[in-house]
Amino acid sequence: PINALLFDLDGVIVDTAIYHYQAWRRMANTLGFDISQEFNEQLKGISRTESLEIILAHGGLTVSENHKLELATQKNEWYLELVSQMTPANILPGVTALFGAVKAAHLKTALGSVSKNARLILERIGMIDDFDAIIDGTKITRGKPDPEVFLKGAAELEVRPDECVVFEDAVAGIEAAKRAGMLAIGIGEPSVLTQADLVVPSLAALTLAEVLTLTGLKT
Ligand code: G16
Ligand code: MG
Repeated sequence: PINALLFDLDGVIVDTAIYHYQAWRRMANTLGFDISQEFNEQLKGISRTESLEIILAHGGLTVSENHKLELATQKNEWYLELVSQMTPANILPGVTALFGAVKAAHLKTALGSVSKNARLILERIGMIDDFDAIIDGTKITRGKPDPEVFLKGAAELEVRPDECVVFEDAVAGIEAAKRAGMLAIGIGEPSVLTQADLVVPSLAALTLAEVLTLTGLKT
C-alpha cells in the first residue's frame, strides 16, 4: 500500500523555477552571454554548484574555484530577493486540496528537495508545518538523479521505499524516485517525463483516491 507521499518543492509545490532562471540569467548576462528558457529545463532539480558548472560550460568560460563561489553566492542573493516576495498565494493549484485529503487519510508526507533554501520558501508560503519530514539540500550529499534525497525521506518517515509515491516535475527527479524504488508521478509533459508511472499537467488534475489506486501500475 501507499503510506507516504514525497513532494519535490520547485515546480510541484511552488513555481520557483522562474526565479532560478531569472537569477541565473542575470548572472550569465554579467559574464557576457545569455541562457534561454529551453536551456533552463536541464537545470531543474540540479544543485546550485552543478547548475553553475553547466551554465559556465554553456558560455564557454573557465573560471577559478574562488570566482565560482562568488558567482554562486551572487546568484543566490538575487534568487533570495525574488523569494522574499513570496506569499501563500504562490502555492500551486491543487496543492492545498491534496494536502487536506492526505492529512484526513492519515498518510505521511515529506519534502524532497535539493534546494538549500527549501525551509525558507516553506516559511514564506506558510507550509513549514505541513510536512512530517523535510529533506533539503542541507541534509544530502548527492543531488538528483541520485535517490539519496527520497531514500532519506522514507527513512525519516519510517516507511519502505515501495510504500512511497513521489511527485516530481524534473527529469532528474523522476529518475531519482525510480532509482529509490518508488512510484513516480510526473507534473508536466508525458513526452518529457518518460520514466514516470503517471504524468499529469498539475496537482489540480489529480485526487488522492487516484494516487492511491496507482499501486497496481507499479512496474
Ligand atoms: C531546486 C531547483 C534547482 C536548484 C536547486 C538548488 O530543486 O529545481 O533549479 O538549482 O533546487 O536550489 P538552491 O540554490 O536554492 O539550493 P528541487 O529539488 O526543489 O526541484
Ligand atoms: Mg522540481
